[in-house]
Amino acid sequence: MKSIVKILVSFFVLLWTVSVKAEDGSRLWLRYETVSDPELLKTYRTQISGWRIEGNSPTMQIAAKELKQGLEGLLASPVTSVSDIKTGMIIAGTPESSSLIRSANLQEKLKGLGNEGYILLSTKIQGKEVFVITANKDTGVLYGVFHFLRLIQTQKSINKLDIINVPKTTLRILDHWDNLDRTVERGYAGFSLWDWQRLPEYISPVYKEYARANASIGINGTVLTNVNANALILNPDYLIKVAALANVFRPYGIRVYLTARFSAPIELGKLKTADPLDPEVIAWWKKKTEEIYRYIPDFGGFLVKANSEGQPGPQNYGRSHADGANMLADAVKPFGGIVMWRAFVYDNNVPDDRAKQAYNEFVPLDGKFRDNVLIQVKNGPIDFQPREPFHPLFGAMPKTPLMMEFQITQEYLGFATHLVYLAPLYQECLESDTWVNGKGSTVAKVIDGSLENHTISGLAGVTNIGNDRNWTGHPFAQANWYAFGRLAWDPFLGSDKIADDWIRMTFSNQKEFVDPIRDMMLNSRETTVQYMTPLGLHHIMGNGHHYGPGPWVDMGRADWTSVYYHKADSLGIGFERTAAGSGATGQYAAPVDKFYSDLSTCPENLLLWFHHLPWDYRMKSGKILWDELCFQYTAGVNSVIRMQEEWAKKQGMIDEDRFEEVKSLLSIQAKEAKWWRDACIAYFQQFSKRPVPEGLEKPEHSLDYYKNQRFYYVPGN
Ligand code: GCV
Repeated sequence: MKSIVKILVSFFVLLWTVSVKAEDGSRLWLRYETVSDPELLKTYRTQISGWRIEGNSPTMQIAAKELKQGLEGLLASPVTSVSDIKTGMIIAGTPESSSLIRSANLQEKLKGLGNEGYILLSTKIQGKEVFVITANKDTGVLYGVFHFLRLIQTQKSINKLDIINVPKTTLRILDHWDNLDRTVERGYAGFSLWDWQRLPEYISPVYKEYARANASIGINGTVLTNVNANALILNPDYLIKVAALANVFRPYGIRVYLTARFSAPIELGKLKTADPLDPEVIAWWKKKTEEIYRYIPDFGGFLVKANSEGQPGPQNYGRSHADGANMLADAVKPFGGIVMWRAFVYDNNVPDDRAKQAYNEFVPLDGKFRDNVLIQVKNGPIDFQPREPFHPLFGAMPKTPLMMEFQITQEYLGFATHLVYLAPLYQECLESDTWVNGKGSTVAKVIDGSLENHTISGLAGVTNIGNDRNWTGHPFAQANWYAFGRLAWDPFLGSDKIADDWIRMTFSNQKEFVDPIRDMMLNSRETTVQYMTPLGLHHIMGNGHHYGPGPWVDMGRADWTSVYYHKADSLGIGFERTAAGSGATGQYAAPVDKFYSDLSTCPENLLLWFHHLPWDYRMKSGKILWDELCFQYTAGVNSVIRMQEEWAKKQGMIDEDRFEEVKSLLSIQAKEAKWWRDACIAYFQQFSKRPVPEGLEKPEHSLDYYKNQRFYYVPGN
């Protein structure tokens, strides 16, 4: 009888969840749906008797609101804020804000937490078993509250809590490539969130929601503007708007940064030059910076793209990147600000492999930057491709803090249409061993500062957020924002664990849903590599807008063509980057150079990145290269079809809205995966002059058909 009642209760809870509530994705991973397992729900209800936030700062008020909203939703009962200490109470505060916390004698534990770490602890206060959420600063308490709620959201035990969590990095930043007209460069989720026209008076509720979501994953900074910068943002009429945003973000522990257009002294200051060694220019930036800090006292600092893709920079005046960065660093230093100077530099007029140019430019400058400058380096040496080896700069500038730049927006991975979980891409890079200080000198240890003992460290993610109702366009693209935040906090976390948490919070805790969808997510990046750029191919997408395949692109700047990168001809395919070619492998530490250069050790998934090989080169599978290429492309398409089949089985397990949306997007993805495969095989076949292997589908159309396709108003361009 008891079990029949249990089944009925579960059935009605499920029915209510999937059919009554419409979901538009706007609640992200902070939905706080009632715990679906009735037994567990009962347990949580018995364990938690109430809560009390000790402190009244704006941050503590946010923590209180979150705890209330979270517990009420998750436990489906009013969990009240109470003043007397009862068993099962949650007590949150800092030693400064709370005598109760002080009485718990946590001084030793709190010592190593810094300003952002926190503790979740089951302990006794006034003789009662309680849950303590504590930190040195209020922001830490807020992070702790989100963690506590996450335990319940993901249906974990809250018995005998003893969790200490400290971020491994100091800067965890979202880079918005948002323009002042609200278009977003490489943005596929609508327009910019920042409503400049109506700021500073109108404060959209979305700003708070944005800050809350970021705080829940530990993001502590946001660069509001595009690296292809507009100097106008530095004018007082914009600064007042920036200040209004900073005021909203501050209690969530988020600082605001701006991109600095290097020629601003000319454009705004009417100076004749922007030479970083010119006294008038130095004085202009100093004054401008003082002005910014008057508006935004906790302004984080500047992000700069200089002498790259047409942006102005110190080299226009015969000065180095260090000269430019240091001039700005000196201006922000008195206020505790930093400069993030990008290493994404390459020039068509430099007669060297594009993959080598940033290293050549920056390594000689190691040790020449001020201590408040970080060099922001993209994960790979070209440009956010579906697969790249790690950037050779990681580990090569030991005296300079290097910051990771990942792309969350899917410029080269199917926009906001393809389901691609990016954490495995991030993790692959972070786990790569640079070998600079011997085995185990991973990229993660370079960027968290531990390898060379840097005190500032961090990760930046080029965000995928826009004003779409669900924030990111594709419901699963939310996972990439989420995963970036979690990895920025702890670059050693596994993508599987992150996916597991995200699915449970965003969709369902049902095992039959979680397990297969986690597997689907974990495979999705490899699938995309297979149908776009298998075996180390790269940069073969459509020209300019970067939509779809374009291996035939051969016009314009050489380093913006595809033929520059794949070098396919009748003899073979691939970019020879060993000592026999461009010598790019020589930029890595000797063991890595050897690993990539030697055909017997070079991973086949990077083969054509480092080697130019004949079409009949024998692969490990025993197939010749051409056949393997066709197999890889086909495997990618087939995997998308399997994703569709897997998703179809999930009907009824989640709300109809998001189910249908993902289903539709997967069908576009399947169509586009086939397009990639057919167009690339048709193109490369003219060089290989070999048949598509027996049993594999042939391209549906002629090469000309694919080459002649035109696309208008492609987003993000
Ligand atoms: C913001 C690539 C993108 C550009 C981007 C640039 C960069 O080239 O296509 O849109 O510009 O990277 O990272 O600066």
